[in-house]
Amino acid sequence: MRVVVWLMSLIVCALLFAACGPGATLPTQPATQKPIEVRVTMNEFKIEPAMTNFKVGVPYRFMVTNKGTVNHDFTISPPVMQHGGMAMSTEDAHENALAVIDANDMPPGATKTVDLTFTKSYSPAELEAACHTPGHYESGMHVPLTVTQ
Ligand SMILES: [Cu+2]
Repeated sequence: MRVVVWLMSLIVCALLFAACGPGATLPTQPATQKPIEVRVTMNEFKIEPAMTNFKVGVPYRFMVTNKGTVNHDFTISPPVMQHGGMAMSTEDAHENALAVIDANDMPPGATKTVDLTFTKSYSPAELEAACHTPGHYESGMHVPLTVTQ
């Protein structure tokens, strides 16, 4: 009888080990996923992200450095709509943005971070990283971004 109990517990232990051992697949937990760092440099008048293709549901941390000589702002937003040649205002652009770092926070030499997880896909025509400080966008401070499933 004692041997049977011992054998039973041995089998239970073996099963538990199999379930929790290195071969077991653990559920993925996107909520606790470490964000992927994306470095972005800005100057007069360029914005250069280290990558421009992103995935839905993956957390990204944009580390934006102002390597220029004047303040810049950073947005991830739909492209500016032109109204008779007039670009969207800084305020409008920021209101429509998925992520914003204000120009006041980005003096020359500053590095600021902003976290963003895309919740849907975007074609390059639908999304861009840009600076909306007056005159900068028109001078070339925007770059198309792609987000896929
Ligand atoms: Cu700028």
